[in-house]
Amino acid sequence: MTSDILQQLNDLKKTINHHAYLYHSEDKPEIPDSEYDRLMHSLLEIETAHPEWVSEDSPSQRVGSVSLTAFETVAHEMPMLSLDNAFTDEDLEGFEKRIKDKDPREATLIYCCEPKLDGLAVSLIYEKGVLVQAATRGDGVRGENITRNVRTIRNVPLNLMGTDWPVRLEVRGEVVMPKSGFEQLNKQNLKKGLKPFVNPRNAAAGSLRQLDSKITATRPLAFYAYSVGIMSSPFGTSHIARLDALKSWGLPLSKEVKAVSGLQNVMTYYQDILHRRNALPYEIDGVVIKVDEIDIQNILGFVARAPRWAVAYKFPAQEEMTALLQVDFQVGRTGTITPVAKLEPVFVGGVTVSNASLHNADEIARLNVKIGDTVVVRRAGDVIPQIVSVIERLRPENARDVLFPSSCPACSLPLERIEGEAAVRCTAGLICPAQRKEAVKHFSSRKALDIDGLGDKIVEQLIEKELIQTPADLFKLSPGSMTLVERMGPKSAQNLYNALQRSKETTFSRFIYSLGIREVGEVTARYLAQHFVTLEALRHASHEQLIEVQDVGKVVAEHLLAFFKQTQNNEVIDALLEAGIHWPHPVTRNENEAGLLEGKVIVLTGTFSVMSRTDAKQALEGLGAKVTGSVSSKTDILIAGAAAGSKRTKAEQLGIKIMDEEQMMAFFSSEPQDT
Ligand code: D41
Repeated sequence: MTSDILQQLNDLKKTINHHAYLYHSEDKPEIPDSEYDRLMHSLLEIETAHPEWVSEDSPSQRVGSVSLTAFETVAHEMPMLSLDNAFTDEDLEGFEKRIKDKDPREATLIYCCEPKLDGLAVSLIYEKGVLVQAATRGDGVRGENITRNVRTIRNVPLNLMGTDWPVRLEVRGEVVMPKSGFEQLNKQNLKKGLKPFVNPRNAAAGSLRQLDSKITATRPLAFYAYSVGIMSSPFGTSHIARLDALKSWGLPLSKEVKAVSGLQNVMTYYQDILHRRNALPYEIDGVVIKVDEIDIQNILGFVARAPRWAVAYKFPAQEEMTALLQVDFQVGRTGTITPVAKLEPVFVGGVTVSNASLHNADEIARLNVKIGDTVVVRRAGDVIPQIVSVIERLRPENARDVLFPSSCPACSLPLERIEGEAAVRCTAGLICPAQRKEAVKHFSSRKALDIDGLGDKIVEQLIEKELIQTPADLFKLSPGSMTLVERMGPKSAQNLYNALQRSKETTFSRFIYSLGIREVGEVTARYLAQHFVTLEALRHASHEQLIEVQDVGKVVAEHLLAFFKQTQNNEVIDALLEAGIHWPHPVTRNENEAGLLEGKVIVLTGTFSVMSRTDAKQALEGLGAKVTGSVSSKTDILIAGAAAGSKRTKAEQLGIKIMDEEQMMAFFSSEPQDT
């Protein structure tokens, strides 16, 4: 028993040391951070229960990083503390409770909330306003002198602005590689045949650890201040006031830093940042919450190496490891065969994931993934989960190759790989039941005919039970025949029937989009509708005529021609018209005459009651207007709905013509208007 645990401890030490080396010295981690944290946690758990086993060479004795490089070490005059973690609102409540137990004076505390940037903590020392030293955090007590490298970071001031800074001032913050710069750097590296960096943090670490600062200078790094260390004269009575002072001296702060009152608002802040995470310019892995008042911070002090007044409220990990159980092949709407990884369910990015996209055969080859492998899965925001890497060291002996099928899994007809394309596709078109299902799903989707109550599961059954073959057949269904679908009672059948009748009244652009022509999205469909005005004109358009349309290039033109050449497609279109699908006749416009609002710059603001803002925008654009987001001297007309605010005020100040919704609606009637 004891020897088992000892064995486990020794195994853990070995594994952690291996990964610590890959991570810190090679900047090439093999396992996700979440897994590394768990290994470390297990080690600490055993060592806490058996302090007699803690050896000097245990990874737990070295929380900082190893250095293989020749940087000079520098001691931090004031240690750089670490942060305790919270993972749930309950953890956060525990954090506040511990604060109130120690200092019950304040009923409602002010917290400074910051995004937790995923980079490297550094210390900058300014003497008489001049940057004299920059060091990594290291183990918190000692770091590496990286002054020459940090001086190359464009947003780090070499001289402070103003005059009211302490003669000696230590600024602490995080060096990151913004996402856009990271992607560019990796693209360049790929072109040069170099291995890409796995993530922005490793790229930032690799860039800061260059012995030649000329290389660092070419890397897109950025610094954001988050606190102060030593200071020859104190300033500010709150954390936020100190950060504001740093900002006034020219130091960059994250735009998201915000002081809020009470824990409830902290939770709101967390949710807000979590939702906007992908839109931020840098990667973050949580938020940092700090008691704002410095006096209270001092009363609270710290335990071990972390302050009692701050906590890192972490987001769910975006990368986890799991097993690849099987690879399925799905047939898309246009016949593309997509390999889909079936995974041992794993909690990642806030949800349980059991499928991930493998894109195509090239991707399978690039990853060198086999069935049975342990893989790293990433789910970032609402993006489809991806397999980012394979942990080849953990490959079982019975791992099997992924075999790409040679015939369509849905209709058994042979697959084709088009020269120069990564995709393998089934060219059976609407003969293939899988493509039929996808075509009908697309047809009824929100941006197409928007058929309420026709969900994916119902479409699948309608096709499988051969109640329909094509979208046009939907309109031949009686409420009675619909009840043949599982769990479809007479009431839902009648509702679906009614929804189908309602959907017959549509717009030309929605109709074009609903046909599911390759690479014709809603925007292209709109341009096509505006350009050709009638279905007959579109159907008979030549290649030359098609490429005249905005957004339509040679490829899309070919897809359109191929689509309208197929008899089967024309039969479906005719059947749809026969079933009564129709759209309002366009206001006839002389081809040579510009639209009613040609060239006018219009801004929409406030809420509209008759039309949605999106529809209004579309309709105005149809009349030749350019609809923009903000009011400027270039704006011709502001259309203000109910509760219009600052944009209206600005337009008034600039003397811009203001109209209400009713006046806007008049543009869309056939009567000529005076603009
Ligand atoms: O954005 C960060 N990564 C961040 C890190 C931040 N916004 N604030 C931080 N605050 C601290 C204290 C409270 C100790 C001044 C931190 C860190 N520490 C930190 N970074 C690395 C270890 C600790």
